[in-house]
Amino acid sequence: MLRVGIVGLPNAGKSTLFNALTRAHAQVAGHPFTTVDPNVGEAVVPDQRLERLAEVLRPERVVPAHIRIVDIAGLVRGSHRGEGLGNRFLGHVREMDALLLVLRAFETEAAPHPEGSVDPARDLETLLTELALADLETASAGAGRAERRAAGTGDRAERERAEALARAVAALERGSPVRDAVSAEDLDRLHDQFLLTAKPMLLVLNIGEDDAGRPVEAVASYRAALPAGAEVVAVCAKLEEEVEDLTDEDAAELLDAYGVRERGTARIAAAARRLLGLITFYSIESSECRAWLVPGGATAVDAAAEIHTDMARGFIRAEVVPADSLIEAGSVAAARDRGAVRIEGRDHPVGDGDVLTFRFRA
Ligand SMILES: Nc1nc2c(ncn2[C@@H]2O[C@H](COP(=O)(O)OP(=O)(O)OP(=O)(O)O)[C@@H](O)[C@H]2O)c(=O)[nH]1
Ligand SMILES: [Mg+2]
Repeated sequence: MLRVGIVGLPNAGKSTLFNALTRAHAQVAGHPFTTVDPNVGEAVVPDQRLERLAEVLRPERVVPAHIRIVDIAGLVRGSHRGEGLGNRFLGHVREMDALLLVLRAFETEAAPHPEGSVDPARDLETLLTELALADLETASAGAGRAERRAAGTGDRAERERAEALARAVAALERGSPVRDAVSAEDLDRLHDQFLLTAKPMLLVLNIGEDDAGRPVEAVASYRAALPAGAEVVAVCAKLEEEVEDLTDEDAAELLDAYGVRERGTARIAAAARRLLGLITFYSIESSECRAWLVPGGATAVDAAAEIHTDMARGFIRAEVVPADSLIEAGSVAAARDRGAVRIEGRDHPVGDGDVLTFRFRA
């Protein structure tokens, strides 16, 4: 399962957003450092194609794809020196596939901003600096070890790794996130270091209720102050959280009152999918219709492994039909009659929206 860590300053609304995404009811309060121990939950990835598939196939259970979310204590300027709660909680997001950086863009008397004013670009700078300093410590230690190993073994891969680490250290010393500074090959070589600034990052502007209906305008107003090319989504975390506890009807009414046309949580899930280049495939087994996320370029056997390692190990073949063809045909049997179901081998590249049925030796 994909794992995403939430990082941000205290009182940025990280736990509020976590609750909106996971319905987990983590503690939220107006004083800084409300969160100490990490909150862990799972967010549903909204999927209209899955809903349409379910309408046609009428399975007993419909299971959307999930993303694991981890929400940690707030970082402040100087966390690497132990300010605030320090940066020791960063360990909980080291092994995440991506980071969600929550930047406060709402004003409220009820929750003081740790820096005394609302300024998302400044806060982003603070976060990136603290993440880079944490990485610098990891990478410097790793570089020393790798250099000794490369010198000792004379192995070419070890040498390349040591050099990649040295380049990462140089980038971090300049204050640059590793992901922006090194090549894709270097990122692969650095993978086992779990560097925070090597991860894809999604910036979430947490906007006030007054702006909730104008997320595009909100992003535009900060765009120039944020790094070019950064993936940015604006949501009102508080409103999104409130809506989660309402009936569908009340939720629709409240969102309408604020002029919100598309749920912020859905826009975050979509942005994360884009950022990570993920595709969705579906399984229809034993009366269950289920959505799964895999990286673009995944093969049929990769998809099988996502469901169960046994399926990948005993892989024989996959029956593949695009969800849209299946929806149009009305049933698997009808899709088969139309010749829309193909038999594919283990190396077949999975397409976004493919429905896959695996044949495997148990
Ligand atoms: N008005 C408004 N208040 C918000 C919004 N998001 C969060 N808040 C408030 O800001 C305060 C802090 O929210 P939390 O979600 O606890 O913030 P956090 O980032 O998890 O804070 P720490 O755990 O202390 O690091 C709470 O009083 C929230 O109700 C928002 O979109 N609008
Ligand atoms: Mg919190």
